[in-house]
Amino acid sequence: MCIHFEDVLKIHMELITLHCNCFMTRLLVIGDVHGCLIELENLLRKLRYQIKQDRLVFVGDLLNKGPSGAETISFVNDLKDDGGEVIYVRGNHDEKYLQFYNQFSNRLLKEQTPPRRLCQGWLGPDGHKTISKMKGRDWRLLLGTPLSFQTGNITVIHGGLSSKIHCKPKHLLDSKSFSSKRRAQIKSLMYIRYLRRDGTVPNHNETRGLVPWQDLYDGRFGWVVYGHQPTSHVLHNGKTIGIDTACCYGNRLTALVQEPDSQIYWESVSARSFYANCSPPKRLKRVATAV
Ligand SMILES: [Mn+2]
Repeated sequence: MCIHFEDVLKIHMELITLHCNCFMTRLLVIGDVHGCLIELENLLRKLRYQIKQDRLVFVGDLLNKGPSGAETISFVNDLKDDGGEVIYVRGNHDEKYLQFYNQFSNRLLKEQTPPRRLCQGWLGPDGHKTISKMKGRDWRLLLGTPLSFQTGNITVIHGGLSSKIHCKPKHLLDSKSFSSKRRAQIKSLMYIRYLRRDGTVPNHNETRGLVPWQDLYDGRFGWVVYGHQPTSHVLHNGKTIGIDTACCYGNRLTALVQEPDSQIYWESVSARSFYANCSPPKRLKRVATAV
């Protein structure tokens, strides 16, 4: 067999390109956007986001509360179409839209928007406006969202982890193969804020004796980056990093950045306005006054 010098050179160049691409990849994890598209664009500009080089991960909740939910989903779809590596982890508000979709998919696939009152009852004040702008590809993007994402020593989820979940995070995506009890436990990844002291997930109205899930997390999935808890600043306890800095409540939109050399830091931009259609959670008011 005869190997030409040009072939060897070509293979060599491809390997160098591959190595450079791996070497250059940054991980950018973005907190709850909630329809704050202008702030998302500002944040990506501030980070000098490179669509062909950076890996972009959203902690979920692209929709609801802010002014441009449908436009944000469309923007993320455009990034994917333009060759960006984008992972969109499902949040509880995304799940709410998916439950609506499951109920009304016949009408939605024909791009017929269900009545205003119905949309707003399920989805909140901006539900009808958002639904009327959503196209088939936007629903497909939502339908494909995983419940977790893991890379290296970082795991991204929307809500929290119960200490009763023992399988590896990549298996958490495969929720169809689990029993309904197990599936409910896995879906709780989108909703958890507090746990009972024994690590189990409390009932909806239960409040006594609960502890933040972060206090019980033992580090078994590496660093956990999450959203879902709007606070005035990044919450960081050595094993978990909360990056929902309440953009739709007029605070900031935050990204966690992991550089190719594994160095981690966060970057944020100010919200242009107070957007949310409801008053901020008590917790946010408390943290905001404490700072
Ligand atoms: Mn949220």
